[in-house]
Amino acid sequence: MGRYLVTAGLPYSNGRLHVGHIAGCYLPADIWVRYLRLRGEEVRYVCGSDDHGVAIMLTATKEGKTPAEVAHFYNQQHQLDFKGLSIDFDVYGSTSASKFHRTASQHFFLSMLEKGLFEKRTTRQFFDEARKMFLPDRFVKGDCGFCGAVEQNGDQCESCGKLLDVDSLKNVRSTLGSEDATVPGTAGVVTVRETVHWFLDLSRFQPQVEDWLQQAQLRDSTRVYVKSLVNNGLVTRSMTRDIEWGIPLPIDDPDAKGKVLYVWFDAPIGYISNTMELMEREQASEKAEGACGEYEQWWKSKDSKIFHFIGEDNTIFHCLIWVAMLSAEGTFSLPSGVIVNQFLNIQFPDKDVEKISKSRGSAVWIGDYLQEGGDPDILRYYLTSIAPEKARTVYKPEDLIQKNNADLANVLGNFINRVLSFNQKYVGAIVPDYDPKKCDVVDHNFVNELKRTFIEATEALDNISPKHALQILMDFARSCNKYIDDKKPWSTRKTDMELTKVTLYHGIRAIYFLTITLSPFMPNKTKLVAQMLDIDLAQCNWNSAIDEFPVGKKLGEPVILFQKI
Ligand code: B3M
Ligand code: ZN
Repeated sequence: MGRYLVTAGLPYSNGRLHVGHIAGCYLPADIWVRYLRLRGEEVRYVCGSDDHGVAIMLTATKEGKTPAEVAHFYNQQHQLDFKGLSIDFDVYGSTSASKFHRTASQHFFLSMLEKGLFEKRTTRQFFDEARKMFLPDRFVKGDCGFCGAVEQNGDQCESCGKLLDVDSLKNVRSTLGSEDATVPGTAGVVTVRETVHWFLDLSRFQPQVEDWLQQAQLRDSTRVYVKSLVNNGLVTRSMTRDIEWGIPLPIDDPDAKGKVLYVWFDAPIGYISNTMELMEREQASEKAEGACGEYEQWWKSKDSKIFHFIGEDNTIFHCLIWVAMLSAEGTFSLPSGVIVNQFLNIQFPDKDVEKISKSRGSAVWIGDYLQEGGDPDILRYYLTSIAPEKARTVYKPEDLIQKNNADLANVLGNFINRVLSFNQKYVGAIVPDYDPKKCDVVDHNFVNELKRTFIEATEALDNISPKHALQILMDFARSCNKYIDDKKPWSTRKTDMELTKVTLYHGIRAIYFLTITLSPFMPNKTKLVAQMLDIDLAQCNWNSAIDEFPVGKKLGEPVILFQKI
């Protein structure tokens, strides 16, 4: 038995969740966690909100709230969304409200400081005179000093590709707007001021990152991408920021006044502090018996594997900076794998494919989906079937309906319902006691296909491709319908009830198989099927999916599983 700590990227508590977030990491990680648990592994699924950073501060200013209030609001909102989709974390923490997070983050900073890994440097940065704050690159716009392209973002020119900085960006203005300028007459005015920051030279960790890249479980595209970054050489990055909202620098230095840790420095440490919170809770509850107890056993032990599930835009932070940070601190394990999904785009009827965007309103929000009575398992099914595992894919609202009707209602639901109702009607509420000598080649082939499906689906999940595993299982569900069509129980029952029982038995065995293997994907619908089979899914394990189903066993009442939309 192995021990797995699985995390999903900590969402910024600064806005609602949409289908792209769910497909990006929370759902695939949830499916994988459920699979590992079925295999009997010891697993913890850790998440929580990422509360720091400039963006949340700006939202708070705009809404007349404190950043902590905004963070708390969305933290709660997100938890409701996750719950509504049966994404079940063992802990959902918060980087601003946690009682462990500040100390843990400051510990990392101090540990690097003591090792002499930081370089204190004076830099020049854009300063918003109206708000009296330094501006991160993405909040300034201006003209490229190299090629003259106008309206470029503060970090890079989209036209010539050159990196931009305080010297090369011209005619600079703040994109924050000026409606809440605190100093009259300064709206939009951006100047350049000097400020001191603590820089971490990531290139010192090049060997560790390269080593890690060799061993870590990564998708091919991730490995190629990260390798190319490493080959280009790692850069020096400032790990501190000039804002008030965040983790204060734990040092007695006049230059550290008013500065906090860079949000991407403290955010991944949230995985650790949330684990600490979980362990404390488990120790306090009865679960402590048999539980692992200390967070060290998850983060510092050789027999624990850590897997981070993230969206593509977080790759650098997890595969380079986080690995470098962990190497610098030195006492925590490096992740065994980082599982990256690409972006999910969206396409509304008669519109072009577009990026999911809050500002353009092109999104399907989880809160809306659930409020309108959307079924969690249907969305889980659809999002897994189009999962952007290798490349970006497109969410289409009418495609969800089509897949529900074609795959779930017509294939899966139809198979389960036709077999169980037929059995109920002609055999009764029990698994038919059939005569194995009556099995023909079609029955044997069917059982073989079930076993082959099991091996292939297991392999796909071990490779962390829920999408591929689901395809394999649904292909088998299609074969199940074909099996029933070939065996024609509705006609054999008139001539040979013993033959009919063979067919129904194998049908029910396949339903049992699908119930267990599909349960990570559709935990609610499979629970319903388990009731129809009168089994307790919590008592089942992955390998038992290929077991024979006991003849003579009592069955429950068949109910319709999927309605067409
Ligand atoms: N909050 C970024 C995001 O939501 C970020 C992830 C943190 S993971 C440690 O895209
Ligand atoms: Zn340019």
